[in-house]
Amino acid sequence: MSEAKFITLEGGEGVGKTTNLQFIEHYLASRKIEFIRTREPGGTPAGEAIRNLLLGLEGLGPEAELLLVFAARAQHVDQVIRPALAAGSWVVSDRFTDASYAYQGGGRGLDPAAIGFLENWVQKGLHPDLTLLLDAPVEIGLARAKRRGGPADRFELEVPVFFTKVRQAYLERAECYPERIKVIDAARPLAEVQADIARHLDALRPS
Ligand code: Z5A
Repeated sequence: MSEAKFITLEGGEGVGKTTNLQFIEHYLASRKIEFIRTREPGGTPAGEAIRNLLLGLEGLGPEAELLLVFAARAQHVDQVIRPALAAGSWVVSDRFTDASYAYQGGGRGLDPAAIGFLENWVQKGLHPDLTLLLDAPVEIGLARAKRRGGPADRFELEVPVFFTKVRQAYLERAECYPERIKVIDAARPLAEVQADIARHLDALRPS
Protein backbone atom coordinates (compact mmCIF):
# COMPACT_ATOMS: atom_id res chain seq x y z
CA MET A 1 0.00 0.00 0.00
CA SER A 2 1.05 3.62 -0.32
CA GLU A 3 3.12 5.50 2.20
CA ALA A 4 1.05 6.12 5.32
CA LYS A 5 -0.62 9.53 5.51
CA PHE A 6 -1.51 11.72 8.44
CA ILE A 7 -4.87 13.48 8.00
CA THR A 8 -6.41 15.97 10.39
CA LEU A 9 -9.90 17.43 10.61
CA GLU A 10 -10.33 20.94 11.92
CA GLY A 11 -12.97 23.58 12.34
CA GLY A 12 -15.00 25.48 14.88
CA GLU A 13 -17.80 24.30 17.07
CA GLY A 14 -20.47 22.13 15.42
CA VAL A 15 -19.11 22.35 11.86
CA GLY A 16 -19.42 18.58 11.37
CA LYS A 17 -16.05 17.03 12.19
CA THR A 18 -17.52 13.98 13.93
CA THR A 19 -20.06 13.46 11.18
CA ASN A 20 -17.46 13.68 8.43
CA LEU A 21 -14.94 11.51 10.25
CA GLN A 22 -17.39 8.67 9.80
CA PHE A 23 -17.41 9.41 6.08
CA ILE A 24 -13.58 9.37 5.96
CA GLU A 25 -13.48 6.07 7.86
CA HIS A 26 -15.85 4.58 5.30
CA TYR A 27 -13.81 6.02 2.41
CA LEU A 28 -10.55 4.47 3.71
CA ALA A 29 -12.08 1.14 4.73
CA SER A 30 -13.77 0.69 1.35
CA ARG A 31 -10.36 1.16 -0.31
CA LYS A 32 -8.74 -1.29 2.09
CA ILE A 33 -6.45 1.37 3.50
CA GLU A 34 -5.33 0.53 7.01
CA PHE A 35 -5.92 3.45 9.39
CA ILE A 36 -6.49 4.48 12.97
CA ARG A 37 -8.91 7.15 14.10
CA THR A 38 -7.87 9.30 17.00
CA ARG A 39 -8.53 12.73 18.51
CA GLU A 40 -7.10 15.73 20.31
CA PRO A 41 -7.04 16.49 23.05
CA GLY A 42 -6.99 12.77 23.79
CA GLY A 43 -5.88 9.64 22.02
CA THR A 44 -3.93 8.18 24.97
CA PRO A 45 -4.89 7.51 28.62
CA ALA A 46 -2.96 10.62 29.73
CA GLY A 47 -4.40 12.62 26.85
CA GLU A 48 -7.97 11.65 27.71
CA ALA A 49 -7.38 12.64 31.36
CA ILE A 50 -5.99 15.99 30.19
CA ARG A 51 -9.02 16.39 27.88
CA ASN A 52 -11.33 16.09 30.89
CA LEU A 53 -9.37 18.83 32.68
CA LEU A 54 -9.40 21.09 29.63
CA LEU A 55 -13.11 20.73 29.00
CA GLY A 56 -14.24 20.82 32.62
CA LEU A 57 -11.82 22.53 34.99
CA GLU A 58 -12.85 26.06 35.96
CA GLY A 59 -10.28 28.82 36.25
CA LEU A 60 -7.66 27.55 33.76
CA GLY A 61 -5.64 30.44 32.33
CA PRO A 62 -4.71 30.61 28.63
CA GLU A 63 -1.07 29.61 29.20
CA ALA A 64 -2.06 26.64 31.37
CA GLU A 65 -4.57 25.65 28.68
CA LEU A 66 -1.90 25.77 25.97
CA LEU A 67 0.58 23.75 28.01
CA LEU A 68 -2.04 21.11 28.79
CA VAL A 69 -2.94 20.81 25.11
CA PHE A 70 0.71 20.25 24.24
CA ALA A 71 1.25 17.83 27.14
CA ALA A 72 -1.54 15.71 25.69
CA ARG A 73 -0.08 16.14 22.19
CA ALA A 74 3.39 14.99 23.28
CA GLN A 75 1.93 11.70 24.52
CA HIS A 76 -0.23 11.38 21.44
CA VAL A 77 2.60 11.98 18.97
CA ASP A 78 5.05 9.63 20.70
CA GLN A 79 2.71 6.82 21.70
CA VAL A 80 0.12 6.77 18.91
CA ILE A 81 0.76 8.86 15.81
CA ARG A 82 4.42 8.12 15.08
CA PRO A 83 4.17 4.38 15.82
CA ALA A 84 1.08 4.03 13.62
CA LEU A 85 2.66 5.87 10.69
CA ALA A 86 5.87 3.86 11.10
CA ALA A 87 3.82 0.66 10.92
CA GLY A 88 2.26 1.83 7.65
CA SER A 89 -1.13 2.79 9.04
CA TRP A 90 -2.80 6.04 8.05
CA VAL A 91 -3.78 8.29 10.95
CA VAL A 92 -6.97 10.33 10.98
CA SER A 93 -7.13 12.78 13.85
CA ASP A 94 -10.08 14.86 14.98
CA ARG A 95 -8.09 18.09 15.55
CA PHE A 96 -4.33 18.65 15.93
CA THR A 97 -2.00 21.65 16.24
CA ASP A 98 -3.95 23.99 13.95
CA ALA A 99 -6.58 23.92 16.73
CA SER A 100 -4.00 25.35 19.16
CA TYR A 101 -3.27 28.23 16.79
CA ALA A 102 -7.02 28.78 16.36
CA TYR A 103 -8.27 28.39 19.95
CA GLN A 104 -5.30 29.39 22.11
CA GLY A 105 -3.79 31.76 19.52
CA GLY A 106 -6.88 33.30 17.91
CA GLY A 107 -9.48 32.72 20.63
CA ARG A 108 -7.38 33.33 23.74
CA GLY A 109 -4.95 35.77 22.14
CA LEU A 110 -1.70 33.93 22.93
CA ASP A 111 1.44 34.70 20.92
CA PRO A 112 1.71 32.34 17.92
CA ALA A 113 5.49 32.29 18.46
CA ALA A 114 4.97 30.52 21.81
CA ILE A 115 2.75 27.97 20.06
CA GLY A 116 5.35 27.56 17.33
CA PHE A 117 8.05 26.87 19.91
CA LEU A 118 5.97 24.11 21.51
CA GLU A 119 5.01 22.74 18.10
CA ASN A 120 8.66 22.37 17.09
CA TRP A 121 9.71 20.97 20.43
CA VAL A 122 6.92 18.40 20.71
CA GLN A 123 6.42 17.38 17.07
CA LYS A 124 10.03 17.41 15.88
CA GLY A 125 9.08 17.93 12.27
CA LEU A 126 5.88 15.87 12.26
CA HIS A 127 3.04 17.63 10.42
CA PRO A 128 -0.18 16.41 8.80
CA ASP A 129 -0.08 15.54 5.10
CA LEU A 130 -3.60 16.88 4.69
CA THR A 131 -5.80 19.04 6.89
CA LEU A 132 -9.47 19.35 6.05
CA LEU A 133 -10.73 22.62 7.50
CA LEU A 134 -14.52 22.53 7.76
CA ASP A 135 -15.57 26.14 7.66
CA ALA A 136 -19.00 27.60 8.36
CA PRO A 137 -20.30 30.87 9.77
CA VAL A 138 -20.17 30.76 13.56
CA GLU A 139 -23.94 31.04 13.97
CA ILE A 140 -24.49 27.95 11.80
CA GLY A 141 -22.01 25.85 13.79
CA LEU A 142 -23.39 26.99 17.13
CA ALA A 143 -26.97 26.31 16.03
CA ARG A 144 -26.03 22.80 14.89
CA ALA A 145 -24.18 22.09 18.13
CA LYS A 146 -27.17 23.35 20.11
CA ARG A 147 -29.57 21.14 18.16
CA ARG A 148 -27.35 18.15 18.91
CA GLY A 149 -27.87 18.80 22.65
CA GLY A 150 -25.84 17.51 25.64
CA PRO A 151 -24.12 19.46 28.41
CA ALA A 152 -21.90 22.39 27.35
CA ASP A 153 -18.13 22.18 28.05
CA ARG A 154 -15.78 25.11 28.90
CA PHE A 155 -15.30 26.02 25.25
CA GLU A 156 -18.94 25.71 24.30
CA LEU A 157 -19.78 28.28 26.99
CA GLU A 158 -17.66 30.91 25.24
CA VAL A 159 -19.27 33.99 23.66
CA PRO A 160 -19.77 34.13 19.85
CA VAL A 161 -16.90 36.64 19.39
CA PHE A 162 -14.50 33.96 20.71
CA PHE A 163 -15.62 31.59 17.95
CA THR A 164 -15.33 34.37 15.37
CA LYS A 165 -11.68 34.82 16.35
CA VAL A 166 -11.15 31.05 16.21
CA ARG A 167 -12.62 30.92 12.72
CA GLN A 168 -10.50 33.84 11.55
CA ALA A 169 -7.32 32.23 12.90
CA TYR A 170 -8.14 28.96 11.12
CA LEU A 171 -8.69 30.79 7.83
CA GLU A 172 -5.40 32.64 8.25
CA ARG A 173 -3.63 29.30 8.78
CA ALA A 174 -5.21 28.02 5.57
CA GLU A 175 -3.93 31.05 3.70
CA CYS A 176 -0.41 30.40 5.02
CA TYR A 177 -0.45 26.67 4.19
CA PRO A 178 -2.65 26.26 1.08
CA GLU A 179 -0.91 23.05 0.00
CA ARG A 180 -1.76 21.28 3.26
CA ILE A 181 -4.92 22.94 4.57
CA LYS A 182 -7.99 22.60 2.36
CA VAL A 183 -10.92 24.80 3.28
CA ILE A 184 -14.28 23.14 2.80
CA ASP A 185 -17.51 25.12 2.93
CA ALA A 186 -19.32 23.14 5.61
CA ALA A 187 -22.46 25.27 5.53
CA ARG A 188 -23.63 23.30 2.47
CA PRO A 189 -25.62 20.04 2.49
CA LEU A 190 -23.62 17.07 3.74
CA ALA A 191 -23.45 15.38 0.31
CA GLU A 192 -21.65 18.40 -1.16
CA VAL A 193 -19.27 18.63 1.79
CA GLN A 194 -18.42 14.95 1.47
CA ALA A 195 -17.90 15.16 -2.30
CA ASP A 196 -15.20 17.77 -1.60
CA ILE A 197 -13.64 15.62 1.13
CA ALA A 198 -13.50 12.64 -1.24
CA ARG A 199 -11.83 14.80 -3.90
CA HIS A 200 -9.09 15.82 -1.49
CA LEU A 201 -8.61 12.25 -0.30
CA ASP A 202 -8.40 11.05 -3.91
CA ALA A 203 -5.65 13.61 -4.54
CA LEU A 204 -3.69 12.26 -1.60
CA ARG A 205 -3.58 8.71 -2.92
CA PRO A 206 -1.17 7.72 -5.68
CA SER A 207 -2.88 7.32 -9.04
N1 Z5A B 1 -9.00 22.40 21.65
C1 Z5A B 1 -8.17 23.48 21.89
O1 Z5A B 1 -8.60 24.46 22.48
N2 Z5A B 1 -6.88 23.43 21.46
C2 Z5A B 1 -6.36 22.36 20.83
O2 Z5A B 1 -5.17 22.37 20.46
C3 Z5A B 1 -7.24 21.25 20.57
C4 Z5A B 1 -8.55 21.31 20.99
C5 Z5A B 1 -6.70 20.05 19.85
C6 Z5A B 1 -12.82 19.81 22.11
O3 Z5A B 1 -12.88 19.60 20.73
C7 Z5A B 1 -12.30 21.18 22.39
O4 Z5A B 1 -10.86 21.17 22.46
C8 Z5A B 1 -12.63 22.16 21.32
C9 Z5A B 1 -11.37 22.99 21.14
C10 Z5A B 1 -10.40 22.47 22.14
N3 Z5A B 1 -13.71 22.91 21.78
N4 Z5A B 1 -14.59 23.43 21.13
N5 Z5A B 1 -15.45 23.94 20.65
P1 Z5A B 1 -13.95 18.65 20.07
O5 Z5A B 1 -13.52 18.51 18.67
O6 Z5A B 1 -14.10 17.41 20.85
O7 Z5A B 1 -15.33 19.43 20.24
P2 Z5A B 1 -16.16 20.29 19.26
O8 Z5A B 1 -15.45 21.22 18.39
O9 Z5A B 1 -17.10 20.92 20.20
O10 Z5A B 1 -16.73 19.24 18.25
P3 Z5A B 1 -18.20 18.81 18.17
O11 Z5A B 1 -19.06 19.57 19.11
O12 Z5A B 1 -18.22 17.33 18.38
O13 Z5A B 1 -18.65 19.28 16.74
P4 Z5A B 1 -18.39 18.63 15.33
O14 Z5A B 1 -17.83 17.26 15.50
O15 Z5A B 1 -17.66 19.55 14.49
O16 Z5A B 1 -19.85 18.53 14.73
P5 Z5A B 1 -20.81 17.23 14.55
O17 Z5A B 1 -21.17 16.63 15.89
O18 Z5A B 1 -20.33 16.32 13.50
O19 Z5A B 1 -22.08 17.98 13.92
C11 Z5A B 1 -22.92 18.80 14.71
C12 Z5A B 1 -24.38 18.62 14.24
O20 Z5A B 1 -24.51 19.18 12.94
C13 Z5A B 1 -24.81 17.15 14.12
O21 Z5A B 1 -26.13 17.05 14.55
C14 Z5A B 1 -24.70 16.86 12.62
O22 Z5A B 1 -25.62 15.90 12.20
C15 Z5A B 1 -25.02 18.22 12.02
N6 Z5A B 1 -24.35 18.47 10.73
C16 Z5A B 1 -23.04 18.25 10.42
N7 Z5A B 1 -22.77 18.62 9.15
C17 Z5A B 1 -23.94 19.09 8.63
C18 Z5A B 1 -24.30 19.63 7.36
N8 Z5A B 1 -23.43 19.78 6.36
N9 Z5A B 1 -25.57 20.03 7.21
C19 Z5A B 1 -26.47 19.91 8.21
N10 Z5A B 1 -26.21 19.40 9.44
C20 Z5A B 1 -24.95 19.00 9.65
